[in-house]
Amino acid sequence: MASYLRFLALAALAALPLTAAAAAPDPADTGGSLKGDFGPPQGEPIRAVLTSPPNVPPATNRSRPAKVIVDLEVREVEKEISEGVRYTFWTFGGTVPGSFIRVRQGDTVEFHLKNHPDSKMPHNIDLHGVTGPGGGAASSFTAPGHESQFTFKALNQGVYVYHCATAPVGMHVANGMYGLILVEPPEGLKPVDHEYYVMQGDFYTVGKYREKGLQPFDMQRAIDERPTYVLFNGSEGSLIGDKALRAKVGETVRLFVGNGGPNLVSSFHVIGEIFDKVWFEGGTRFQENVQTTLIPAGGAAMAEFHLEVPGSYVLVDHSLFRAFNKGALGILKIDGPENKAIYSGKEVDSVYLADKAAPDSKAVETATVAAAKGQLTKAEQQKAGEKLFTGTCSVCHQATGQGLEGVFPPLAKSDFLMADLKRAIGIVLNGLTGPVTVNGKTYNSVMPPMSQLNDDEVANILTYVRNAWGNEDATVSAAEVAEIRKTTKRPAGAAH
Ligand code: HEC
Ligand SMILES: [Cu+2]
Repeated sequence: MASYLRFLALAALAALPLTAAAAAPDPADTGGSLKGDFGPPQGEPIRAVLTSPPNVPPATNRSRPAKVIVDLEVREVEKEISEGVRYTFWTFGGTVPGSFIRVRQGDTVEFHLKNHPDSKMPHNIDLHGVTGPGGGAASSFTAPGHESQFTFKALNQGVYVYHCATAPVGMHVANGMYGLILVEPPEGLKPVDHEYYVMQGDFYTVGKYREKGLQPFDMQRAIDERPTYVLFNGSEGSLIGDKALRAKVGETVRLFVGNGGPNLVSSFHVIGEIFDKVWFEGGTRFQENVQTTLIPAGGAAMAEFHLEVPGSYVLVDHSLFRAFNKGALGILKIDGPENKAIYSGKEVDSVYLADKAAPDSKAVETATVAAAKGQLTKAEQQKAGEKLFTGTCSVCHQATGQGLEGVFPPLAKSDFLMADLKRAIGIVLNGLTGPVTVNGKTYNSVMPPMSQLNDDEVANILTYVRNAWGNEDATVSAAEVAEIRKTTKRPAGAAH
């Protein structure tokens, strides 16, 4: 049967006019690895400029193939993954993602991989832009304190992921061992005003999201594909506040966006912008007018867009619990004059930025450190509480706790809140439904449990709320919260 079908297909092909069989080459066909500037390297060898995220090396600006030397060092470093949370990352060049590498199609790349003497593990590198077994992995296994070297010719243009491929491979990648290499087309890329490097990854810690202290890697969570964090550039704060990406109205931005995985596929989106062009999957074709682009684990994309309206644009993985509950959120801050013809609205950072819009970005960490030393002051609790309140409670109870007539009861001067601390703790942990009377007015609505908050956070929020806007009381301790957590029943569906 199958061979009969094949016979029919061949017969159909044979029936086509000759001109169709010898079709002219598609002018848009770049030829893959078959066509390029593949002559011998010319001139003196060039040392590749490597950059840390979110920076991208300058264009090669070359019209002929060269020998390019890349020196990349693996380092195992302990760094912040979230405010007050530390993690031991394994890195290419000291950062997550690793150093950005930029070469030109046809270049001969002499790759030197060093593994720092302080490393505990052997590592290697698999570059998706390499043609050859393992993408270099087989030639680059490097013990701590050693160096290995291999050479490849960059045959295919595009944006490629590189990663460690030492067993257990998933673990090396989960610890941050990935980055991007750009192989420019022979004619280079069109100049733009800003190029930025953003790479997503999923992380697996023993402690829950934002549980403070040094957090070890959790192999079972990784196998189960249940990340604690999903992040851009290796930490929750990497693209927030004074580390936000910057540009101006009238400029064009080019983003190189990678996804290291190891597990999740990214639905990459910039809130409030539309990608004018996306070179999806890091390839040669572009799609236009794109809202969200899918970036597979071990894949990349290049996106360009022109900026018309100033404000804070939020980079997210549009699998939204990853953005708002696991950290996959960054900011592109655009300065410049308003353009009311295009957008008339006001800018309200807190809608999407939550606690990241609050002024004192280190308040929560400061309180955590002080609490660990047993030196937590009321002022520190209030500051941390204010930040958490802004991100968690203010959307309903409003910025100054005044509530919203008939919908959200006030916390400012609330007789109900101040009458019973244990009840207030219980409301934050377990939510509240049914009629309540606050300052003589009855509300009958639903407050969901704030079960994503840990004991310290609830204590700090309530210390803030019970001492703000005309309220006055003593501090609330994490131990008091722990007691209520232990002795009251969490509703079904609350996280912990
Ligand atoms: C999604 C909206 C929403 C969020 C977020 C929210 N609340 Fe509420 N809250 C409500 C509603 C609605 C009620 C009244 C519930 C009812 O009618 O039974 C309420 C009631 C309360 C009460 C008791 C009534 C009062 O005014 O004293 C307290 C205390 C309270 N919330 C504190 C908080 C704190 C602290 C946070 C942040 C950790 C928070 N809420 C977050 C909606 C919210
Ligand atoms: Cu490794």
